[in-house]
Amino acid sequence: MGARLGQYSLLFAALQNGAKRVPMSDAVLILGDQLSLSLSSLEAAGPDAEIFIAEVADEASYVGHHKQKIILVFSAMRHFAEKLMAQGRTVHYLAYGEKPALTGMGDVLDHIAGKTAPEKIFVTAPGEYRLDKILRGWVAPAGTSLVITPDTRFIATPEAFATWAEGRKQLRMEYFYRDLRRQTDILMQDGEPLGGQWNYDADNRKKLPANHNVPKRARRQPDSTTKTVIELVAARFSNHFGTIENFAWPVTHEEAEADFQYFLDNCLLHFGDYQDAMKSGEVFVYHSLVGASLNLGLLDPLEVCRAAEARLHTNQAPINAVEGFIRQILGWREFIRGVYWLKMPDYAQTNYFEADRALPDFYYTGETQMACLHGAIEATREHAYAHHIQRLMITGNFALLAGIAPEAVNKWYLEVYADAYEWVQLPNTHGMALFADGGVVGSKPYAASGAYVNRMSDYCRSCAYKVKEPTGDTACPFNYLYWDFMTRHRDKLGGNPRMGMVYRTYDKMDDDRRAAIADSAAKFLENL
Ligand code: FAD
Ligand code: DLZ
Repeated sequence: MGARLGQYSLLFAALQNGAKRVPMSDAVLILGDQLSLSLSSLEAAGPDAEIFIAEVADEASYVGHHKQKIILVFSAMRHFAEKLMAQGRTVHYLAYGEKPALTGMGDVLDHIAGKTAPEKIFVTAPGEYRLDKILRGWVAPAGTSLVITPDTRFIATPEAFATWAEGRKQLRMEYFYRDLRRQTDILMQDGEPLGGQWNYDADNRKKLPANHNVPKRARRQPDSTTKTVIELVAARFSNHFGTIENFAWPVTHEEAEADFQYFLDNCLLHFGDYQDAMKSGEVFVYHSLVGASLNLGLLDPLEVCRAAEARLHTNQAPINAVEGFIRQILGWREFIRGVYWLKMPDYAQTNYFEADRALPDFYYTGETQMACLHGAIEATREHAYAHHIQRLMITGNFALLAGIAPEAVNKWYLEVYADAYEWVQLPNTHGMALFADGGVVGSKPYAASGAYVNRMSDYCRSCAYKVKEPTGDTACPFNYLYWDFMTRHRDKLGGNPRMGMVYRTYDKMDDDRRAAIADSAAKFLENL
């Protein structure tokens, strides 16, 4: 594979180095997370258009992506190029590090236009505002135009979301989700939600029983293409976060499909029950791991939802599991993307709590005495993965309570997960975890004390801190940070009806308890 791609790169290089200019029909630029045969740019350009795929320095390092994420994206891009070539398409694949070095997508467009002179270059709209700005700001030479086609790999369009959002005081995922259920007829019967309820979340909060065995995930051996990319990443991105050894992400549609079938056969059954559960040493629990494949375009979200729905109809999974899983994709994933495109670019600049603390080093080293944080960060380092509750209620909760600057937290989340792209990462981090948007994504902050972590995991048993102690040097920091956060931001949260109970509890505390909370929090944060 490497050699074949090399040949294609050389062909491209030859054209760039002043070889005779061959007038070309249209061209298509495919970005690294657009690895779908159904891509709108491919359809719009037609079967004769030449295809360009480029590994570029800017995309590989605009943040310090986890090594496994770069391996995943590059390897998946190379496999996708091979698939297109096998279908008879002409693909110009520019591999990272080969000459000529193209730094960014603007350079790639310059090269396509300058050396092969297509009338039109088609590209499907990028997932991130940053890249959208670069593409729209590109000045095409005379005779060439850039045609940006909509990304049709989602269930709702940004325009449909904007129409839905118009005039609403609050944007709530649940109502958008219900509309999409009606639109797609997923989990519906005669216009009503199947089973009589829209949402079975109340059933989905179980802790994993002590001796419960979670299904093992298959360990896929990297093929020669992935091995080549692993060597490249080890050599060129050695300073990036994360380990390489556990790389097992699917890099083709077929592999992603096989992993998803494994999930359907072995994990969906309990996805709902243990969706929020955490356990030391269990990285994946019953989660699907489909996020990375969906976001690259290796899997289609609607097909994934329909395949899960089929398991309900054949009695292979209960409704709380199937509805819970479908809600994540049909509901949360679509809602989050809608918020991103509706609110960007101002969204990223908001900072509701004016949080400004630096990100502690342990987010990168994992060196903390708090067992839950250590567990979530180690999983992240070793697998470029942590599941939703670890992201939200462990690393996210800590950043919220400690008042870490949103910009630093957003950067970390964009760097460390194999499925991270700004369109999905930002509203989740900035909005859901940090409430830095002041309530666009959620109606109240997802803040929690150690009691929550203890209820949903076994971390507290092996922790250096004591979850039952409210304050003091040995107390779980989440306990006093929680109350300290609530006091610091009473002006902003006190009037929120969903926070009434929290402040009533605080008001019942005596002065000594309140002083101890403030002291413990100040001491801890000073040493952070
Ligand atoms: P499962 O738990 O099996 O869920 C199935 C699928 O539902 C996911 O693959 C995903 O496509 C979708 N989904 C679930 N929750 C969400 C959500 N809140 N928003 C959007 N889609 C959702 N997801 C990303 O894809 N990329 C990110 O960069 C990302 N960053 C996050 C940062 C924070 C702070 C938080 C709280 C959540 C983030 N999420 C992100 C959402 C969610 O945590 C991941 O989608 C999920 O953990 C991926 O693992 P999985 O594929 O096993 O998902
Ligand atoms: C994430 C990523 C990486 C690591 N590298 C590339 C690349 O070299 N070439 C490319 O076309 N795309 C890459 N990507 C994906 C882009 O960053 C992605 O298309 C944008 O962030 C928009 O979602």
